[in-house]
Amino acid sequence: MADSVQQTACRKTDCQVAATGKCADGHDPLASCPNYGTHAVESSEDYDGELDSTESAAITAERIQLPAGDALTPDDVDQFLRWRDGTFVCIIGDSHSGKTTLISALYDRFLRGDFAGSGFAGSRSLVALERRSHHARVDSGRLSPETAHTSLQDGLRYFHFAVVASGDPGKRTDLLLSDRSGETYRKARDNAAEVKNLPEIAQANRVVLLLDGGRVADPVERHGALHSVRQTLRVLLDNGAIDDTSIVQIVTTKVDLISASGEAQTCRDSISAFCQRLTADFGTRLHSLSFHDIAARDPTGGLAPAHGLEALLQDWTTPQSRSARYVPRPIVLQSEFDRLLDRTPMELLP
Ligand SMILES: Nc1nc2c(ncn2[C@@H]2O[C@H](COP(=O)(O)OP(=O)(O)O)[C@@H](O)[C@H]2O)c(=O)[nH]1
Ligand SMILES: [Mg+2]
Repeated sequence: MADSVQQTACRKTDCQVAATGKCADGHDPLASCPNYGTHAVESSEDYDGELDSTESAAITAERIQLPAGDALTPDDVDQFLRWRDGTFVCIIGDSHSGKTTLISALYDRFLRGDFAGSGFAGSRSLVALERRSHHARVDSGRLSPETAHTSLQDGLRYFHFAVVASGDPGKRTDLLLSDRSGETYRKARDNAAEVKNLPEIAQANRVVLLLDGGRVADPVERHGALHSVRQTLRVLLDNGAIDDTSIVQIVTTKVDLISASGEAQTCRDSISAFCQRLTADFGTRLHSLSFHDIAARDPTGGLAPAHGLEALLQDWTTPQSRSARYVPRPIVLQSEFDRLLDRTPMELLP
């Protein structure tokens, strides 16, 4: 893989990886090093999320504006959609329910190789994914993995994963996973008027509602955790954010904490009864309602990283007959020349 070594670099000036192919900190594979290859060089012409080994060598810093690789804003997403279609997964949950960890665990898992029949083909938000995941890595120097907090000020952000079917690089899915603070979703649950300020829900191809397994494992918190999911589903339905075309997935997170609690069976029975009631009360008002268990990051290592995410990823990368829901906002025409082009039939353009 001498080619890719020459095309990528390490942020640490004392690392000789470009010449030796060996990470100074001993990371293997190299992609698992947070300092290596994260400042991806991209061709500005085709707006692609991946390194192109022949082109990137020829491109100089003076000639192109490098994308920052930050999480995508809604404007970035509109721009992205002019280039190619995306599958939108809206991840909703209270603060600390595990939204950001789910996204960063998926990224970490892809760095170790193909997953759920898909391989990682790049990301428009690579630096943001690296930043989130870095906190959870052993080399962040913490005693146990931790996920950086998503604050209210971060607003709505999307993480992009381009994935291709293993063995068939032509079968590509561009996943756009939305992330925003749990506080915003809590406010919408308590004040239905806020739901209209959450456009990512109506636009999503999959709506993922997180049930915090850590709270279910705690007898004092259990009822509140279950109630919060039920109430969120009700408010979203009653206010038109989801309807009988919506695919909703209720995902119980941190199931390692349920297994480790003294009341694992009681917790599972409560969740099972809860799911049955949700199906009875809301199932017919939705296109589908399904239930899943994950432990995105079990700090004890008892469950493998990204436990349970395989089935979800398989579903997200399976094309649905339903057409795309996300409608990009119209381009603002700035000049008379833009307007002229807009009036000109496509076949007359050179
Ligand atoms: N035990 C355990 N803890 C987890 C798991 N997933 C997330 N956490 C922890 O739960 C806390 C909140 O996670 P975070 O992703 O920041 O939640 P968010 O506020 O919904 O984005 C963090 O301390 C995570 O380390 C898991 O699968 N198992
Ligand atoms: Mg978060």
